[in-house]
Amino acid sequence: MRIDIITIFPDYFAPLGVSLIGKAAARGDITFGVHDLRDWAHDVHRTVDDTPFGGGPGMVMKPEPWGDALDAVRALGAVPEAAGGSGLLVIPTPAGVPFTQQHAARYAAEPWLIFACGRYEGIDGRVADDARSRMRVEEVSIGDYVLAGGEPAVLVMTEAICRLLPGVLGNAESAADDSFGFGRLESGGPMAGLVEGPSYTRPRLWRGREVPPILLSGDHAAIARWRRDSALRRTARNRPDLVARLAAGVPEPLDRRDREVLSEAGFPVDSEDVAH
Ligand code: 6GU
Repeated sequence: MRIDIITIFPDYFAPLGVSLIGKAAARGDITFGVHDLRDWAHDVHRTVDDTPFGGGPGMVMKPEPWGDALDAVRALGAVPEAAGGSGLLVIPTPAGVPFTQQHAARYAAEPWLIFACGRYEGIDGRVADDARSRMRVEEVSIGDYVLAGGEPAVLVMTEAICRLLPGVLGNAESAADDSFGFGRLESGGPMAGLVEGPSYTRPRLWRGREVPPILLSGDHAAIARWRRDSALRRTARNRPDLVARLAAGVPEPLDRRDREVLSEAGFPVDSEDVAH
């Protein structure tokens, strides 16, 4: 996979050389191109922003440097047309569609991603419209809060995407068991639609606290059920929005025990809504 990033802060992406992503890049599983938007500025001061038409606070990123930068990066022809065609342009913005694990899985299957990091009050609106006439464009947000720029959002998304690439994660199964259970392209898995419960390791007794004994039982079916119960309880406590989806049978119908656990956690689930 190739990932190009256009930014006015190339140094922000030093962490891509570290940890899981750094190792994947060293192996050649991912190739990063980090480009300084100011290389495509049109004046001696390398100006990339200007005041907004119509008034208002802040600055807007000028269209000309962005148009030229995107043309140049697209022309790198990083991925031949035959191997997946033109790249997918991802524009991080708090006004975008919420980025989820499904996005991470879908992006991980793309051969070429281009991230356009905006700053200030965003990029002149014509840039995305113009890009859309040549390539696929998606605007995404990483949450309901405002960052000063798209750079940290791109680090977050890159990590979520790269750990799903074949060979990047040490244990391929750990992605399927993750919170949300959407680690693989096919949704589902034991934790589909849930957040995970807590995990435990040695020692068995620590500060007077025992590890839940069932985890030492060797009974794999009972352990799987216990883990699902524990995930349902934590989901009920921390993510009532997800419980509402689960109760509607999304992404998978609940079983009798699921409904019992949710009901004990204060979320009575109407059994009429559930497939048998
Ligand atoms: Cl993707 N960009 C910015 N600037 N702020 C954000 C965001 C993105 N997602 C949440 N807040």
